Amino acid sequence: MQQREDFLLKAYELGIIKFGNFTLKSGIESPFYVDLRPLSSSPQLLKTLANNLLELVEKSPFELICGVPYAALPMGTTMSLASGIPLIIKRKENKGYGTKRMVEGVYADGQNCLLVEDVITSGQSLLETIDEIEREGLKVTDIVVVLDREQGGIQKLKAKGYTVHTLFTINEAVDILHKYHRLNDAELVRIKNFLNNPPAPPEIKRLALEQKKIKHPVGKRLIEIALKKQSNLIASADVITSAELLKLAEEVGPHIVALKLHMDIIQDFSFELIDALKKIAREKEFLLFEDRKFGDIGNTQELQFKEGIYKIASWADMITSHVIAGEESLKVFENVGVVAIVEMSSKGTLTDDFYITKALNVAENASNVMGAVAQRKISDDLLLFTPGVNISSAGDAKGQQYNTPERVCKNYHTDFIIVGRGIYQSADAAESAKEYQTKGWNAYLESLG
Ligand code: S5P
Repeated sequence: MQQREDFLLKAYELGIIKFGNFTLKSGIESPFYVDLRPLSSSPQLLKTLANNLLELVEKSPFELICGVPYAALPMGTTMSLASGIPLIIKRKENKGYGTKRMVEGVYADGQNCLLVEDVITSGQSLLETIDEIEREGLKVTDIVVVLDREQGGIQKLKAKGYTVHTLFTINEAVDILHKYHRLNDAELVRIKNFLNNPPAPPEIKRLALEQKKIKHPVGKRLIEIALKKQSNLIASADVITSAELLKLAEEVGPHIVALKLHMDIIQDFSFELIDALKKIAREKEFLLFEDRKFGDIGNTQELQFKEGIYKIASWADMITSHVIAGEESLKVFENVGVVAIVEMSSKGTLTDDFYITKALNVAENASNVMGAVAQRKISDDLLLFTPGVNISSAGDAKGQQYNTPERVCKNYHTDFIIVGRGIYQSADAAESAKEYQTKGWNAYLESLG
């Protein structure tokens, strides 16, 4: 007991808990702020912490240790050194090429991995990490946490069958600091009040879509439609005749925010088709999204956008474009919402972390870019669109890789899911669009915690 208290007091001196007025990410005003990262600046304390955590899991059956990135990485490492139990490292970003392994180190299928987390709040980031680790074939039964903020995270994990070991709850930590006069009576009352009656996050913060600082009028319109229809679904209509396309648009129309098109695969293209599509889009309230994936110098892109058979500029609300030719090349897309291709869904894609960073830089600097296609949360200022979504398949034989709506919304914090074959190849397109709409929207709401 004394040893735990000593540890907490020394950690407090390092600045792991601060008292005052803090605005949390959720918008809630909190009387304290917790950040365990300064612990790495004291090797001695880190060792003490590792020993304390190992004691807590003495009887647990783990064969590997993994710290949730980044704050718990040094904790996991120190526990590994102290116990002789091997460490594995969970990547936060992936390399985007090759094997796309999310967990580094030597491990075998079915091995039990202990997860180490610094602070648990809602449990969301832990659940995301568990999901990644289990996808690698590893087993997770036990989790050890330094500080529980007592905001429901532990209950969420227990309900899913995991055993959670906690060194301190926030109530215990506050009591110890009060006992040793690091907190006065008035501060203690204020903090206990906050802990006993946690305020709800400000309503405006509830919907990330509303929060996004999207200035582009097409982006604003898309958000408006999403909130009204309670849908973050974009159907990808990769069919090859006008008749199929119009039938699909009618069927999925009520459930989608946009219909994504590859107009150059339509065998019998005509402007009657465009007029009919525009009519359905108006009636059923969705946008027309031409997935042209431009990727040339500005002058050529302008001709491809405005001229040729399709005259995309005359009818598309949104288009996709690669950003490989640089910022200037994007200026030619006028009166349309541009969605930049920043990361692709296919196996072996060249869009690694370096590419993504540079592509994002181009996209964020172009005022007509309203969003990006990617497989992960990349920017607060752009809407995120994620293709490669399918409930019943893991991929195709041509490199496509699929995730579920749950995974892309909760793990990758996607705003809009893009579903092609999952809908248009199903027996009942309307029914499956409805299913993707419900699954996508529920997962999106849950992703907001
Ligand atoms: O990285 C990407 C980007 C896009 S826009 N991966 C993709 O699959 N897409 C598009 O999304 C692709 O061109 C296709 O139209 C759709 C996915 O279709 P599905 O049938 O695999 O769901």
